[in-house]
Amino acid sequence: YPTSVQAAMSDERFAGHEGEDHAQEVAAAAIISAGSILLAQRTYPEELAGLWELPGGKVHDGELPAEALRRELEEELGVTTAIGPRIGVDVDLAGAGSDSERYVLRAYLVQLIAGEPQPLEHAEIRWFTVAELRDADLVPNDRVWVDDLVRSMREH
Ligand code: DCP
Repeated sequence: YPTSVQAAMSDERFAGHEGEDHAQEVAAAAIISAGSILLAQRTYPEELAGLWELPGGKVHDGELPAEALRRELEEELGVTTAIGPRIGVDVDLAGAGSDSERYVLRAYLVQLIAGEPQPLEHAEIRWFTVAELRDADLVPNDRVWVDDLVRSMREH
């Protein structure tokens, strides 16, 4: 590398710059039971209102993704869950925050442990069969996971 680039690369403001070398995670839950998946209908922002998503939310500083997802599912659905393995690809979220932070969206297979899911923060929640999932008005980011979700739904 030219000297000017080496200087920039060794500069801690460069190496440690928030958003340059790591992304904040948004964790989403694939809750699958008896061949169906539980989706939640968003109420905000305007461009996503009315669309269906895998419920979840931002991982806060100092939280592990699984802890954050358990917290979000308790807040949003009123249920106790066990977070399982990842499913599907990482999705880059462009401008999910008001800041310049980068966000990456990841899905996890999740089991319900206790409680009956309720739409505490969504317009509605509903179980979708494979055919219904393929037809659903999903938020754009979640559409990339459909084939992986269907494969998993057929195994459950
Ligand atoms: N998102 C998505 N698909 C999901 C879940 C989330 O595309 N299955 C996107 C929507 C938002 C971002 O991720 O752009 C953050 O999601 P939420 O707004 O649901 O997360 P929080 O509730 O944690 O954030 P806030 O409290 O800031 O609204």
